[in-house]
Amino acid sequence: NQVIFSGIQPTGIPHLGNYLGALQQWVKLQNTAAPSTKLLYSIVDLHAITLPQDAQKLRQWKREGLATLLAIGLDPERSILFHQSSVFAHTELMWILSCTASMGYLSRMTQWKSKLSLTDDTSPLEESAKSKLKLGLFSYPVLQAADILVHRATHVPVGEDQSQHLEFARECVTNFNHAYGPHLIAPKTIMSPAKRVMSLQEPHLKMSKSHVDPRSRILITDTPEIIYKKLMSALTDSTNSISYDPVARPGVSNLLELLSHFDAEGRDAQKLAVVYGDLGLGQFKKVVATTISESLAGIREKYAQVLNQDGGAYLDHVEREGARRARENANATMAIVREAVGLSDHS
Ligand code: AQP
Repeated sequence: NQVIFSGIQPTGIPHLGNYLGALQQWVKLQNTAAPSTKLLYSIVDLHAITLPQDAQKLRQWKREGLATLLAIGLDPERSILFHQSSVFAHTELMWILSCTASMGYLSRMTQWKSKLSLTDDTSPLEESAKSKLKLGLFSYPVLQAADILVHRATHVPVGEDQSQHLEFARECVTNFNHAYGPHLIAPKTIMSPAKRVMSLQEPHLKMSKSHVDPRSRILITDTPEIIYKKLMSALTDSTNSISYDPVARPGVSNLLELLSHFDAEGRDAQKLAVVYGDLGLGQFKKVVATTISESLAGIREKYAQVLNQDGGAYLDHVEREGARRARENANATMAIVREAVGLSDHS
């Protein structure tokens, strides 16, 4: 039977990159999966603390994160929605995997290297830069592997930035199974059609929650006015017409890509460039703003409704039930793992 697992960090309301690159796919999978397919979607709070977080803010973001999952159309009866830290097995398996995972492989991870500002494997590590970085940031792909493997996931829907981490998770399976027998399952990656949504302000960078400029991203709960403002200030170029050329015109091409993901007729960016070719940039941005606002209207309304439903009691219930079901699922794997490794069973 198939098991689908994916996660999102509670580091702010999801943006269009998270939505198109991952969340929308989660809903599609939920709505099309066979009844026997198990679906688990996690708010990965333990990943969020690899960078400093304010406890109060983190609690708020976790709550809002859960509300956004419900707002986009995930059904908590069908999909198991849970906070990562409420299932201890994730961290227990992480430790066990750490004991067979390769430091060399981890140090080649692009995200880690970008934190070290390394350009290639042979650059000497700057001791002062290295000492400021935290162990959790270095080893978080092991936790990510544990998230997936503890639920025996067969498929993991993610954006392109996560493909290297998925490859590492498969490597963890090979290492573990080599040492202890064929107990863990290697997961397949499901890449969304919107592999990499780019920043509105710096279209050579991916849209991200942590970028200092909030105008660089559209949040899925943004009002039409805010969406309009962000799009009008999106960086384009000085050619006042529309064409699709990601290399020469990354800003306009990103807007065309965005539009295509929301296009009711399913037209791709190149086709839309022909349709809107004669519009000026301002007019075109208005079209994009209106299309995105209308597409997100339902999410925005459901989000506001769910967040305060029954004075918060509904979210409490979803949290509790999700944690219970996720724990049960993870504990079944841990019983096998503990037995294989020779550890005590405490489930
Ligand atoms: N720009 C993007 N395009 C396509 N997919 C994206 N994802 C993130 N950004 C884009 C996908 O969203 C899922 C959840 O991501 P995450 O919250 O776990 O962390 P992230 O990838 O680090 O997202 P951000 O927004 O870039 O956060 P910060 O700025 O905090 O690092 C993943 O499946 C990811 O692929």
